[in-house]
Amino acid sequence: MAIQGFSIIESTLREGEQFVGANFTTEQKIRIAKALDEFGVEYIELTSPAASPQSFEDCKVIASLGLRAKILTHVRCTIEDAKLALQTGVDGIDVLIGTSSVLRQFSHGKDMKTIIRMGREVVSFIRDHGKEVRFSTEDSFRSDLNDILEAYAAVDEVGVNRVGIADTVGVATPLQVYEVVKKVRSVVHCDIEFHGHNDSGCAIANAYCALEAGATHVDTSILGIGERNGIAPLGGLIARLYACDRSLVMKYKLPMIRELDNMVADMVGVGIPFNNYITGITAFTHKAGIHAKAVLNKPETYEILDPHDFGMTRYISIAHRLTGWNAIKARAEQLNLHLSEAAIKAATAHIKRLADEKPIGLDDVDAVLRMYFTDGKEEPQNG
Ligand code: HCA
Ligand code: CU
Repeated sequence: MAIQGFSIIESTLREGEQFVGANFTTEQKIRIAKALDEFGVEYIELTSPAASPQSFEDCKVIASLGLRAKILTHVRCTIEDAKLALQTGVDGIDVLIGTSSVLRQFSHGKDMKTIIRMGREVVSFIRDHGKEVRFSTEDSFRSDLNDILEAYAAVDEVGVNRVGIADTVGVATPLQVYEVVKKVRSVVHCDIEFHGHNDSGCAIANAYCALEAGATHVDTSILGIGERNGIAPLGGLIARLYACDRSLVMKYKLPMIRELDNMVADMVGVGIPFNNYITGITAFTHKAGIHAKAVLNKPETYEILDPHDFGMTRYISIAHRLTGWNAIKARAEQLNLHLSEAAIKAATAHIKRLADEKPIGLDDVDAVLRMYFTDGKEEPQNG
């Protein structure tokens, strides 16, 4: 299914603050919010003002920055929390209540009837104060589907702007997400948001499937930081959408992903994983001779993401036994060493033998090439 327009609800400053290494200062939050705004996300979600006095102040500060992105905060489904959120000047309020039987039994102890009554009250209260409001059921995928559909329909009736489906524990599969979003689509008129955790590696695929099924909003965080191993990473979701249709993400300032990833990695004290989407050190590195040859001729052969669109550069690794003569030839040309095809092939064979003996580097490759560079002189016979 073709994905229509959608909005990103960027939750580095809410879900991301639940990452074990995150203790953002107000200044850091402002930096993150401004950078996300410049990148172009439609919404920025902030930690509940009920969490701590500083959290309350930070909501006020960020809401008053005059950013283009809408500022949201995230609260429990109570009138007290909603009142507090209204005092902060945010544009919208995301309300959340647990609906799975484990959460109902071991967390808040309320039955579905009570949950629905509270949901309608809190949503109506926020609507009456002229703010955008979203109602979400925590742990949606371990909740009874009929229960959550009933709750969504009930808040839709009182004018909620958006209902949220949350895979709180990262248990859902893409097909399940697709089906649940479709079902929800058939019972509400309002927008639909998806929030998915990554415990079993499906966060990006699930967010993508939610959009395919008609969700209008998806939650992300920079590098995916959040509770446990987090949620769908902003960069990864962008990569997924770009690979499907790059026009979906051209509204964002893509070269900023690197800056966002670096900034947050730094602030929370982690490195960027080597295999990270877009910004991982190996994301645009090609190695095997067959790959290198094709990529040198036409990058699309082995690249679905054009590194230049993200301000990144491609790297062809040549100092190893899998190298091929096309890549070695490209290196010789870079060094301005004009070698015959026979010499390039001999040099490549030499490099492969060398790499079988010991790990080699680019310096070794260059030394071999220089050795074979005749410059009108005799070519060396063998390595
Ligand atoms: C949590 C809450 C939440 C909320 C998601 C949402 C989740 O358990 O910390 O508001 O849609 O994963 O359920 O992050
Ligand atoms: Cu979450």
